[in-house]
Amino acid sequence: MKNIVRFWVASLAMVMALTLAACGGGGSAPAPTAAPSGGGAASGGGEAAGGGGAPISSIEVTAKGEQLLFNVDEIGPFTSGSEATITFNNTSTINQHNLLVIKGDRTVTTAVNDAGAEAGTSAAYVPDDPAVVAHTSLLDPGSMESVSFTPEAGATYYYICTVPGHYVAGMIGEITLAP
Ligand SMILES: [Cu+2]
Repeated sequence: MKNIVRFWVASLAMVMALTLAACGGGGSAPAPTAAPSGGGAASGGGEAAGGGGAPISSIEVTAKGEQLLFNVDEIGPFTSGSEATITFNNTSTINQHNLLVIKGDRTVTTAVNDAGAEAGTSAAYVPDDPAVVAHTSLLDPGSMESVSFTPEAGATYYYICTVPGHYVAGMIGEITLAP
């Protein structure tokens, strides 16, 4: 009888272990591997803003309606050593926006955004910081402006809006460089 109970407990433990393993595998592994392959196929189709297509030298970015977002989260790929031009069209009918090109990671973009708020509206929320490699002025609704910069190979670039509250709401995108 003792042996039977022991066997039952061992079997139960084994079933629980298998169940946990199955849950862990089902919850994490298949979903992420499925998503990137689908996204890669879509962006490889030749979408200008997808970042996965042929190198570009210029692109237009807009506001996403009246949301505190850009219309795209990623632009490129630009070519290192060649001039890249971003035209920011503030298509909002109510919000002012700007666009700053930042050289650095997300720690840098956050620091620049904070410094931009301190710089204030008279400075168009653009801080005096070497990480800011290009920037528009503070654009009224319906106005647009182009900025250019020459990306350096191996560097990381983002574009952000530093109007207070906009960056934290998600007004940031990544600039990709061709390999
Ligand atoms: Cu903005």
